[in-house]
Amino acid sequence: VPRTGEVVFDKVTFTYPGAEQPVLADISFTARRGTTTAIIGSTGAGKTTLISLIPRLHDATSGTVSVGGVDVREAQLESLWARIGLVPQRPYLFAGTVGSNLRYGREEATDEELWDALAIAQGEDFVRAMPETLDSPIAQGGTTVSGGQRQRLSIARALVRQPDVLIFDDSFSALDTATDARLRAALDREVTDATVIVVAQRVSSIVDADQILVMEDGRIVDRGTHSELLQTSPTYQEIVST
Ligand code: DUT
Ligand code: MG
Repeated sequence: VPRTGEVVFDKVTFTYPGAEQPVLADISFTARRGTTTAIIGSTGAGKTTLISLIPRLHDATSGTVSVGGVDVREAQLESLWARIGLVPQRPYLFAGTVGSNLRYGREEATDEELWDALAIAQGEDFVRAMPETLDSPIAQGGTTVSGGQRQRLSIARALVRQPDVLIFDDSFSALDTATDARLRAALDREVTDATVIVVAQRVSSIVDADQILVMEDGRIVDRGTHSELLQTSPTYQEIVST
C-alpha cells in the first residue's frame, strides 16, 4: 500500500441498511495529499456519512472509495486505520489520564510528541495548568474537561498518530473563533504532508481550503474555492449569510 494519502470518491452512492432513500448520491471528488478539502452543508446533508466511508465505518452501496490508490474494500483494515486520523463529531475520552487518552492509537508516542500535538491543537496551556499535566486523571466520559477541551484533546490524539489522512468532523465548533483561527494556522504550518478533510458548519473555518464541496441532500451541488463559490453558488452564498 503506497504511503500517499490521496482520497478518491468515484460515483459513490450510499443507502443505510433498511432505508429506502440513498443518503449519498453520485459523490465524486479527489482530496490530494498536502491539501485541505472542506465539506459544508446543512444538517442532515450527509457529511458525517460521507467521511465514515473512508475508514469503512460503512461501505459504499455503489461506486468506490480509495485511499492511496487502493480501494478501501481491498485494503487490510488495520493498515487502513493506521493511516487515518478521524476526529469524530462527538469526541470521546476514556477513563484514564490525559496522556493515555492522547496515546490511544499510538502507545509508543513520547511525551514530547504529545506536547507537540497539544501545541497544534491549542491544548497545551490548559493541560500544563492541570495539577498533574499529562498524568491528570480523566473520568469516564471525560466529564472533568469542558466540551472545547475535549474537542482539542480529540484533535491532539489524531495528530499524535501522524496519519496520512486527517479528518475533522465539525471539530472546531466548540472553539471560540480566535482559538479556531490559531488552530487552523498551526495545522497549516505543521501538518503539510497529510490529506486534510474538514467538515465545518462555520464558513470562517474553511475560507482557506484548497477546495470546498457544498453538500445538499446527499449530493455535492457545488465545488470550488471560497472566492469562486461566493460568485457561483447560491447555496454557498446562503450558508455564508446565515
Ligand atoms: N442517517 C441515518 N442513519 C444513521 C445516520 C444518519 O439514516 O445512522 C441519516 C440522517 C440524515 C442522513 O442520514 O438524513 C445524513 O446524516 P449525516 O449524519 O451524515 O448528516 P450531517 O450532514 O453530518 O449532519 P450534521 O450537520 O447534523 O452533523
Ligand atoms: Mg454530521
